[in-house]
Amino acid sequence: MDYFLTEEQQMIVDIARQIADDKIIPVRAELDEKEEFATEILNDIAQADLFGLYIPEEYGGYGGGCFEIVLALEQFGRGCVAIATSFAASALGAYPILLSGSEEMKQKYMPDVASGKKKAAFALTEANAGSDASGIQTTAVPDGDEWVLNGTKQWITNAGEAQIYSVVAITDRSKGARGASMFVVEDTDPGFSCGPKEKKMGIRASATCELIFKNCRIPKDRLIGREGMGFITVMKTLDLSRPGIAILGVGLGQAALDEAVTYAKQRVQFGKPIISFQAIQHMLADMAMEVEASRALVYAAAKHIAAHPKDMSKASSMCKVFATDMAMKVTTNAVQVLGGYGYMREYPVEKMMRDAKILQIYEGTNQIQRNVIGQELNKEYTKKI
Ligand code: COS
Repeated sequence: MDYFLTEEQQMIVDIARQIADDKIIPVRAELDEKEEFATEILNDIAQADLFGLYIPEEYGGYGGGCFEIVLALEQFGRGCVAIATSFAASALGAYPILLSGSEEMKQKYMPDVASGKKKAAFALTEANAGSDASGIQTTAVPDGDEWVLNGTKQWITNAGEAQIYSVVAITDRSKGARGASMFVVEDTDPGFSCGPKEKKMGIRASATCELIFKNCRIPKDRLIGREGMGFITVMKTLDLSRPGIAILGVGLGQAALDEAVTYAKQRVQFGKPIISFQAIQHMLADMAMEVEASRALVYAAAKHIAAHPKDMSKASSMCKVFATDMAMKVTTNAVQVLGGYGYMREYPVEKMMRDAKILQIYEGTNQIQRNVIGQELNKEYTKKI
């Protein structure tokens, strides 16, 4: 369908599409097999000037917003969700600085993120704090002109590859969610290290490791925003980033649909291409409808978020749930259309189905997203009644 993109928006799509077709798709299976980080491809994305799509021009970016990054991520997601995740996670790590950081902090870090010279990462999750984000244990204690961080973060995307980490730590345990603060930790800071790479079901070309803080000392001015406002920054960051995960579902769903239709036109059983059977046609029709409905919702949510930064939560969670549940269903059905071939690593839909699963889990499980939508509805209707 035609979404009436502006010339500039169409240009973003075209550049990202070309990177997906020429650079990502030819190597995705090999990188997945070897569990190898796509350094070269991310450099190509940097060369194409796409890392700064959402960063204001005064910090070296393109000056776009949620919608522009969504357009690029759709194409990267169509190519490979692992590589797209590495790209998206840099934005996730940069958002806290953009949302709450001081002018000096933005000047210091954003130009390098915008150029792709440095990558960012976001560090919230811990072994005992996943959905219950305010239950983190990592601490930051002031000591002279420094903060001293102790604790361990888990499953951090871009760990070991990023140079800039936005880290959430407790600064006053007695204050609950209001006792968390955010900090920038650099990869060279003393007392900071990364654990070994995790072995994952899908998105295997992305880097996922622990972050370990052992008396990690950072300068006082690395506090992002005000002390005690860390949890609020986290929530706003996730509101802003979740449409990016939603659109990975759309890109992935589109890729699975493309594979399924192509196969169904070629595969002959009972003397006919299987696309001539109504059972297959109905599956493909449902897949196509679901991908298109998800795309329309994610585009609408991203535009809403860009226009209404104080009213992001419901739109963000709605599109994340809808499009990522769709991606799981559509990739599973693509494997079904390909049958035994679909289950083999030789065909791309096997990887697509494995990659789809994480979309329902990371950046807030789809159960948590439904909680957020429910709570927002409760608030809205309390105001109305
Ligand atoms: N924007 C701004 N502020 C928000 C907010 C949002 N979207 N959501 C919550 N807040 C504020 C609340 O208003 C509250 O502020 P006050 O202290 O002034 O009352 C504070 O944050 C705490 O909110 P709440 O009580 O709702 O927090 P909970 O501990 O109940 O947790 C959920 C809420 C479950 C929604 C949150 O923990 C969450 O999103 N979990 C999933 C985390 C996640 O996505 N992890 C993935 C890892 S990152 S890749």
